[in-house]
Amino acid sequence: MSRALVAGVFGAYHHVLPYPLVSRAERFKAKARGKLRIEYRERNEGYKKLRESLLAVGDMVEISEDKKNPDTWIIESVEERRNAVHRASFGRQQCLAANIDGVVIMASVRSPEFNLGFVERCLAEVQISGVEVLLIVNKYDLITEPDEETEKVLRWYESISISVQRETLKGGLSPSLRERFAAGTWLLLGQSGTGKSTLLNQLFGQSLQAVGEVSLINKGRHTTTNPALYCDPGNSRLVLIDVPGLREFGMHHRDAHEIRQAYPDFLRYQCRFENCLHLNEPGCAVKAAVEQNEIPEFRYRYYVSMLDTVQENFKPRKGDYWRGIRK
Ligand SMILES: Nc1nc2c(ncn2[C@@H]2O[C@H](COP(=O)(O)OP(=O)(O)O)[C@@H](O)[C@H]2O)c(=O)[nH]1
Ligand SMILES: [Mg+2]
Ligand SMILES: [Zn+2]
Repeated sequence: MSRALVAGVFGAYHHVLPYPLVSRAERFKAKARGKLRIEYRERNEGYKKLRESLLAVGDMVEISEDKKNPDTWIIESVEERRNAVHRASFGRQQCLAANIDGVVIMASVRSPEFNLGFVERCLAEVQISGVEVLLIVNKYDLITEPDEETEKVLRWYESISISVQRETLKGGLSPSLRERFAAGTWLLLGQSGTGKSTLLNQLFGQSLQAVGEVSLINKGRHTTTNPALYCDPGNSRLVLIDVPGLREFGMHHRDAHEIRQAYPDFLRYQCRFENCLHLNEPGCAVKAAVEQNEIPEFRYRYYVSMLDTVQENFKPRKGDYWRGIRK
């Protein structure tokens, strides 16, 4: 039996890497033992939240060889997760990565335009998971003048201690970013075309992955997004997890109380009720702060729209019911 790191999840099959990582680590195909799958199903019986798959990229597992089937290893057990980042999509909750040291949210000022809703939802999820976050805003070469709306947002984030890095990744990696990514396991979140693959290639100094134009293939169709793990052949201390084709970042796997905790700028205010959701409660200090422009309106707007989608209020679309039940 040996320890391994889950590097890819493809339905019932997984890619695992022997752990500790060695340079040019070989990937093995592995499948969870039936017993593990049954235990998991029993644990999830009557589970209040949306279901998720048994294993995620970043999980640490014990694997053993299958004498009858030498191509496929067997996953015997899964270690408890130190942390995990999830998203909801089509009535399911998907664990994008487990056991990470930080999250990079990649956005761009142009092509694609800065998508505030996407960034807000990612930030909320990362805040709930308690992981360090770095927001990279890329493609500053495409604008002559910074957009005042976007800059206002970024300055607010900086004022509440969210690290923001304005970049032109195409022009090379800044020394501060290179230093930041010297080691650790990082999850890359961001819409297609923002520059995630560009960052990956620059950090690993070789074309590990094709850097493509914004993909038009399968546009408008739901395709499963499979997070994939990359490690540097020359530096096993750095691991990056990319989620290609991430279009939606739903938050309906979270409950209202979790969303409330995701806004550190709101938590500084003392409302009359300790568990105030800042909606229609009397004596709400957060709403007063929004009215006084102490909290920018956009923060409150996205907070309320997120509360509208949380699990208590989540209404699956036609067909989503089945997605939640299967497996
Ligand atoms: N103008 C400009 N284009 C960039 C920059 N960084 C990446 N790109 C381009 O944007 C496109 C999408 O980048 P990619 O890294 O594939 O994005 P991903 O979908 O997030 O992985 C590619 O054509 C890149 O060359 C940048 O700083 N400026
Ligand atoms: Mg990419
Ligand atoms: Zn309140």
